[in-house]
Amino acid sequence: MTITITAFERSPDGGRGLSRDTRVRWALEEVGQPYEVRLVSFRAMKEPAHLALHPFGQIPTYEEGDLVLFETGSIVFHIAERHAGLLPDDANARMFAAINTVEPPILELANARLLEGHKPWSKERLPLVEDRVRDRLKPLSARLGSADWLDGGFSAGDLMMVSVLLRLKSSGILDGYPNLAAYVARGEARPAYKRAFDAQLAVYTGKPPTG
Ligand code: GTB
Repeated sequence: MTITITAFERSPDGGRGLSRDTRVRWALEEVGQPYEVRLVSFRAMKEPAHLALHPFGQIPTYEEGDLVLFETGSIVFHIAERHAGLLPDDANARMFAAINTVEPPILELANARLLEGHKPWSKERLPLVEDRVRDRLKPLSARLGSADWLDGGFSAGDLMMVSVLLRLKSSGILDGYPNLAAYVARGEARPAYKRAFDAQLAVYTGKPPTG
């Protein structure tokens, strides 16, 4: 059955891979499932046809026959459940820590920088927000230790965690946690990630992905 996901027609990041369709593309690449992409404009995301798929009018969505999913956690979990290679045998998959515990302060930091940087109180608030991010990175770094991945072999939990941490790359905060910086680099070095990244970038460059 054909899998179709949605992605931004024009992502604000210009193809740096930060938009959340990248993690879905990555999961599909990891399990070797071909997929199609429907690009949607900001206006189309708020129109009834898209709202029928995603009540919050966002991307990505995932369609497979009668199945329609939104929220990257549920999409990646579905892919991992259906196809071998992304769920560890041990039931302690850590994907939900990435999206529920680690991602919120990272998003807050992005908002503080991008949307609130001009506010008179921004300089005072930013260190507080950065500390909230560090409050999550410190135990995560301790949990990872010298391991390559969080649950033995690479899993959906790592895919989500690396996707979430990628958002910190430009902030320099990861430099304080060398094992996390190396973890992110390991994720980015995976051939499936590279294919996913190239595919989302191709939307902006017009060049077909090479992988
Ligand atoms: N919790 C949902 C999920 O995980 O699926 C969140 C989905 C979401 O935030 N989607 C964003 C969206 O559709 C795109 S990815 N926004 C439009 C809207 O809400 O109207 C978030 C994103 C966008 C842009 C960048 N960037 O340019 O750096 C990074 C991340």
